[in-house]
Amino acid sequence: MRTFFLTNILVKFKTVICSLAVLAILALVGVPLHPTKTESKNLQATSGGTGSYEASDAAPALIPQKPPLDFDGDNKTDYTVVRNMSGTLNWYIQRSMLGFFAQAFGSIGDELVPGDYDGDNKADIAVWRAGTPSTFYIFRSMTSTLQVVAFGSLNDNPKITQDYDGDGKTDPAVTRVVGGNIVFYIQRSLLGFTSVTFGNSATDLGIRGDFDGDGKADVAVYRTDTGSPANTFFVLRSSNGGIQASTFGIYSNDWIVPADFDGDGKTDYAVLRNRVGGAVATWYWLQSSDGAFRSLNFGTSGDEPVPGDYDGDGKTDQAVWRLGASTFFVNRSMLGFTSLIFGTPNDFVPAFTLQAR
Ligand SMILES: [Ca+2]
Ligand SMILES: [Ca+2]
Ligand SMILES: [Ca+2]
Ligand SMILES: [Ca+2]
Repeated sequence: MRTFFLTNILVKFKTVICSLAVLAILALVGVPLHPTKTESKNLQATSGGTGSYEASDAAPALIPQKPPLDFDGDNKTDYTVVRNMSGTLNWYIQRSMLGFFAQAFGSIGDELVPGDYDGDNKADIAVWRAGTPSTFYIFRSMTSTLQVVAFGSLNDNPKITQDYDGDGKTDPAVTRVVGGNIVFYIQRSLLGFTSVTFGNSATDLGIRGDFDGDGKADVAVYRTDTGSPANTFFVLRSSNGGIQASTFGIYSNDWIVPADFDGDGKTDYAVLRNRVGGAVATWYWLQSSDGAFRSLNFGTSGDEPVPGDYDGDGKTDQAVWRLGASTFFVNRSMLGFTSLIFGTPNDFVPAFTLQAR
């Protein structure tokens, strides 16, 4: 049994509450609007209480998450950098099975949001362009055609775009600050539009992952060092609507890098500590399979975390991108250490920019 503290948590979620702005955007792109069903549920834990979480509370692992940035569909993360050339973004991908690939796609200022939007098991190159409305531009790998999805507004954040309904297709999603809260707006490929209010916009960051391992991404946030409780992961489990939380990491010195390091299909709480001082970068994670605390020195100060499943064994590998050397260093869980010089120092690296920070 793992124990976690639920001190002063104020989290609530609402489903199917469309803001006027989102309704307008959905109407614009012809997405059918749902009836004005409104369901609201408060999930406020007893202040100062201590809760317990049994592993058996969660549904058994069903469908493992796909590894990020797998453009050739062999279930291995591919090395990917994106270069600004006169305002145009050029994607350079060293694919694990099919070799090198280059594609011009997007403009400087776009957010990089690759994912498997068409469900062919290969990641699609994609960007999100802030505007009124904002727009996802997706280069569908199955047909090599452009898909345009107007979704979100100017100041939204699309980094939590992932597969929320578990059909194997990435769902366009954004977080938005609304009245001091964070609201997740999600255009699910199978189940349609939903919105979920979860987290405090002053202190929390939306994060990616499937923490209960049901094959559906969970709405989740990391509460930073000025929040209460500080330095805490909060997850709204898609499997049963319950909340799980764990105080883990030191935000002032950490990158927030949740991923499935033990390969049980559930995202593990994880951070990389190398932002302030010291030469060594240390990964810390809490294994979802047995609750064990793990740590590993890998990388140096200043390296950017680029975790992924580079050897395709189902376990996320610790990996860093070293800017000056333009080199990926990877601690592969099955095949051991490897490195690849790839890119130039000013490139963007999607495996890094997809992280909350
Ligand atoms: Ca691959
Ligand atoms: Ca989906
Ligand atoms: Ca889930
Ligand atoms: Ca795990």
